[in-house]
Amino acid sequence: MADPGPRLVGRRTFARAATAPFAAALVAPSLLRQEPADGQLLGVLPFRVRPGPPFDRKLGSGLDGRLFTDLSTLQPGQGVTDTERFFIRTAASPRLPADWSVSVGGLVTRPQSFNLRTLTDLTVPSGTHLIECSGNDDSVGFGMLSVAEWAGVQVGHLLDRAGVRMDAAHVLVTGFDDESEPTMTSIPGASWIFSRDDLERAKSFLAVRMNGAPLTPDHGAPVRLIVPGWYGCACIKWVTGIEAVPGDAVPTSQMREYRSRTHQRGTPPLARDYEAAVIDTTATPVRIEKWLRRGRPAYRVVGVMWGGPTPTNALQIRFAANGPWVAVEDCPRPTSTTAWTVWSHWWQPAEPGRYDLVLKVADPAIRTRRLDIFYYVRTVDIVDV
Ligand SMILES: Nc1nc2c(c(=O)[nH]1)N[C@H]1C(S)=C(S)[C@@H](COP(=O)(O)O)O[C@H]1N2
Ligand SMILES: [Mo]
Repeated sequence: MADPGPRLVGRRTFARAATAPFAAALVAPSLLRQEPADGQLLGVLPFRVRPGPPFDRKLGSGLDGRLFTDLSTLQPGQGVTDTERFFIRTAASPRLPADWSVSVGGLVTRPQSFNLRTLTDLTVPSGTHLIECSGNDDSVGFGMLSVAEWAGVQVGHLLDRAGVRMDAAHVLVTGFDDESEPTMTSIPGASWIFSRDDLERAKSFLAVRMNGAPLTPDHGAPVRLIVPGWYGCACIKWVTGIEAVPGDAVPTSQMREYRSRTHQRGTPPLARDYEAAVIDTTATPVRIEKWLRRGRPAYRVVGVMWGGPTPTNALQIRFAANGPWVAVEDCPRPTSTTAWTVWSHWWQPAEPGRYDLVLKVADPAIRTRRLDIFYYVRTVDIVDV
């Protein structure tokens, strides 16, 4: 693939957008909240990446089914992703059973099954939470990241009802496993072992509703786990069972598969040796807008910040390896970090050239493992200053 070179969004690139998503579509100026009165939006610059799969539509099916969310159209203040555009890491099996219940057992005094009726009766609004796949990366425009509004039942509540025993330090959550289905890209079956403390602290819940409607099959219907703040691999879909297990339980194959992507050190022998698979505070640009202001080109970087336990607005951006860090101009401090924050920054490059946009959090108390390794860097070619 030849380097397509820098270009503005025009008729040609617009037509290509269906197959080359990084030639991002033009954003209508009317959609932009902070449109400067003295400026005119000319278009959106593509990031410098190899063309990847198309966005916002479902590709493949079953365990190989995927959907990548187009982040380049995010607007300031935008809270959630429409369900049809919410990324899909593994699509539903056509063989999900019609009659569903979630068993709660293991080290409990009153093992029992919760049918959907009971789960629905116990359901309460559970907040706005994002999911990010730990394997999210720039080959899919970081499009394995979406936010929804959820409703469900606290896992702790179900464990209490089943009378979880004092010696059950850990909890195994298991999802539907369709072993009959061949797959090229996934290990079938998904389950994860959490410490009870972690599950409680994260206020994890079994979701039955998403964006005001019942879960869709591809997002885990009829019931899935959401562990706020953790990577998606822990958010088991099509949950069939919750089991209280002893502290010497061995890790599941899913935990082992996602070991390095959840920042584990080495190969922990027991589930309890795994570090919480949490997302650190991080950020990435989602588009570069080119404007005409006072007769000159001007650029605006729009991006998204998410992850971490501590709300912050100490985001800084750098455009060259030896350049200065500058505070991101418009970075609202979120009230909670379970969803995302859209930020923006006006940028006047001094000369044409290739720029690597790097972000950091100017607060040593905030852990940023992926920002530290330049995981979310995006590159853009500027021809016009
Ligand atoms: N049963 C089951 N649950 C699963 C998976 C799976 O393959 N099977 N994939 C996990 C992964 S890796 C991610 S990133 C999230 C994605 O959730 P989504 O497809 O609703 O976006 O689901 C998780 N839950
Ligand atoms: Mo994932």
